[in-house]
Amino acid sequence: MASKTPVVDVHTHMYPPEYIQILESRGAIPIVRSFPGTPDPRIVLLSTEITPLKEAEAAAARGEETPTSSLPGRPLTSHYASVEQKIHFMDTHGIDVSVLSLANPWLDFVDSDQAGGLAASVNAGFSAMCKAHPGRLFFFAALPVTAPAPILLKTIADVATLPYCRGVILGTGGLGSGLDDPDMEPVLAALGEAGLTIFLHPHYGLPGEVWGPRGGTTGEYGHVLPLALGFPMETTIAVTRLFLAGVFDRLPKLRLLLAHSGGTLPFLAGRIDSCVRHDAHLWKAAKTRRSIWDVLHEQVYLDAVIYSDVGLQAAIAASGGAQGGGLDRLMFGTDHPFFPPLETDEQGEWESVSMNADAVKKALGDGSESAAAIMGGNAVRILRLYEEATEKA
Ligand code: 5CU
Ligand code: ZN
Repeated sequence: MASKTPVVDVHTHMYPPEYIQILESRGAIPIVRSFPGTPDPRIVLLSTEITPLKEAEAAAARGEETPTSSLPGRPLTSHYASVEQKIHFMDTHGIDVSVLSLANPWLDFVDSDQAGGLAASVNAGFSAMCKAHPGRLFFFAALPVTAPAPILLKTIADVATLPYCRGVILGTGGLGSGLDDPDMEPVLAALGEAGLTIFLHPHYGLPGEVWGPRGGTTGEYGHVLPLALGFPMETTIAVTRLFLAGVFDRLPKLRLLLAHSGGTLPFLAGRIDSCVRHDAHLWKAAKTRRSIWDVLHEQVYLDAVIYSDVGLQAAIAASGGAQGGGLDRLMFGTDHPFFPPLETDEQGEWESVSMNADAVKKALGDGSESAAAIMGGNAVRILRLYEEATEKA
């Protein structure tokens, strides 16, 4: 009997316990704080959460309780740090394999002299989780982006030998000045040469002013503007900057997996292409370079974390040209442990997961070969999940 294609979640995060301890010891965002009258501490990650954080801290100092709905960040439940909880979540949703990654803001804020050691310990923690659940867990390693270059490059060489590591997770900040920073190029080159896929994920969004007085730090519009719009634009801008800098042409082995189906890149690639062709400064160079479409077809993969068949169809079309060849470049994800259900048991099914799974079914047909590819077959092939996880020399 033919074996069923596994369901693989390529976008699923954790904060290992040693990382949580660091957040607990901090005085600024990213931070973990407990408040009176609430069972779970809060994990506060985004700069837009500063006002509710200050208000809740001031209330606590006065001995007052803040209503749960006004607390900053999100409750730090077991979903964030427990591997048993991850496995339970996978079992509940029919997910056979997860490719774990540290959640944002990764090691971006860590002091330079501590970053290398923390990266080694976080990556060892992920390795141990994978080893305890062979065949079910793999991971994207965390990089010490604030460490001196030799330490960062040594980390890349080290993680490439870790048996369950299949790539790295990276924010759009790079070493602090973005991914198109010339100092970032040797890092990207090393990742490409090592065959490590970069899972590119947003964190910083757009400057707070764009959200207006009601959408910024007041909390009136919750997290909707920074998460639904800021995150995708951040990814779009980071990849477009890399493209304009010519990095994809210089580093043909570079492979990026873009979070949230590439932000708005599938929708805007045509406009980017047109702007390049009509820019007096760029068009001559553009003639000898591959286009943004070539990059999408050859060096970029997209996750399927887009929550609707409409966006998913655009992502598939943008990834593979007119023949729909992009079906082989999309990979299912959940974004667990973010977006838990607000009104049902967190140990049950999550609507944020079924929205993504349903989008695949609606776009491609329930039980179709192409749906199975996006739900897991592509990840198995692209991330070499069939390779036995043995210690490499
Ligand atoms: O809800 C959020 O803030 C987030 C986040 O920080 N990171 C992520 O991947 N998804 C949602
Ligand atoms: Zn995510």
